[in-house]
Amino acid sequence: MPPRQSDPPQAVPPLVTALNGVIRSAWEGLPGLEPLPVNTGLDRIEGVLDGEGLLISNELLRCRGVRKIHLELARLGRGLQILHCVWFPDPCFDLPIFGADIVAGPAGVSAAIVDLSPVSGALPASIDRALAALPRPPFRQSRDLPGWGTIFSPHVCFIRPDGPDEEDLFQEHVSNVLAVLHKAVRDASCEAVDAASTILRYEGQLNYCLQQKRNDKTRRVLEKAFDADWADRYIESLLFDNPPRPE
Ligand code: BLA
Repeated sequence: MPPRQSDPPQAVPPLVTALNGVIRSAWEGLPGLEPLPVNTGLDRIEGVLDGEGLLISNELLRCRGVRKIHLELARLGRGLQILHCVWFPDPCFDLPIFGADIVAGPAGVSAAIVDLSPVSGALPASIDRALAALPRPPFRQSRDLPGWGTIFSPHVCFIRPDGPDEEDLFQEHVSNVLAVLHKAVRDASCEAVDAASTILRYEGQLNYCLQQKRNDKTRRVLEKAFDADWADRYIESLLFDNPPRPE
C-alpha cells in the first residue's frame, strides 16, 4: 500500500537504536573529546518524499588522535533507515579508520558492515592481533564486498543479519571492535606532520574517501531523496570530504 501523508513515521529499527547507544558509549572517555561544528544547515535536514518524512541528523566530534568522528542517522523515504558512522584518524597517529553502516528497509536490515580499515597498507600489528582474537559470530548470511571494498581490512564483517539473535551478535561485535579502537586511541602517540609515515597515512585516508565515493548505492538514495547536486555536495563536504593535508 503506498504511504499516505498521514502515515506516522516508521519506527527506528532496533539495531539502529542499539548501535547508536553502543557508539555513543564508545566515544565517552576519549582523550580531549570535543564537539565539532557541522556545516550550516547539515546538522538536521528535513524534507518530504512521496508523502513520507525525510530526516537526517548529523553529529561531529574530535579527540586526540581522531580528527573527525561522524555519526549520521537518516530516514530517507520508502521505509529506508540508515546509521552511518566513520571515525577518521589524525594522520599523525598510527590508527585505522572505523567505519560502520546499517541499511534497513521495510523488510528489515539488508546490510550491516563494520571494520577498522588500514590507511598504510596493513593494520598496526597490535590492532590486527586484537581483532583476530575477538569472537567471530557464525553469521548465516555473509555478503560479498563490492569492487571498491578493497579498502576494508581482512577482519571486515559484512552481513545481512538473519533475525534478532544475529542483530544482537552484530551489536556486540561492533562494541568489541570499538573497544579495540578505544584502547588504541588512548595508547597512540603523535608523529611529526612531515614524517613519511604520516604522509603515507594521509594518502591512505584520501584513498579511503575516494573509494567510498564510488558507492553508487549511497549516491542514488541521496539523489532520489534530494537531487544530484545536493547529493554531490553532501558526499563531498560531509560524508567523505577529502582529509586536509597534514601541516
Ligand atoms: C550499501 N549504502 C548501501 C546501500 C544503501 C546505502 C541504500 C544498499 C543496501 C544493500 O545493499 O543492502 C545508503 N549508506 C547509504 C546512505 C548513507 C550511507 C544514503 O551511509 C548515508 C547517508 N557505506 C558507508 C560506510 C561503509 C559503507 C562508512 O557509508 C562501510 C564502513 C559500506 N554500504 C557499504 C557497503 C554497501 C553499502 C559495503 C554494499 C554496497 C554494494 O553491495 O554494492
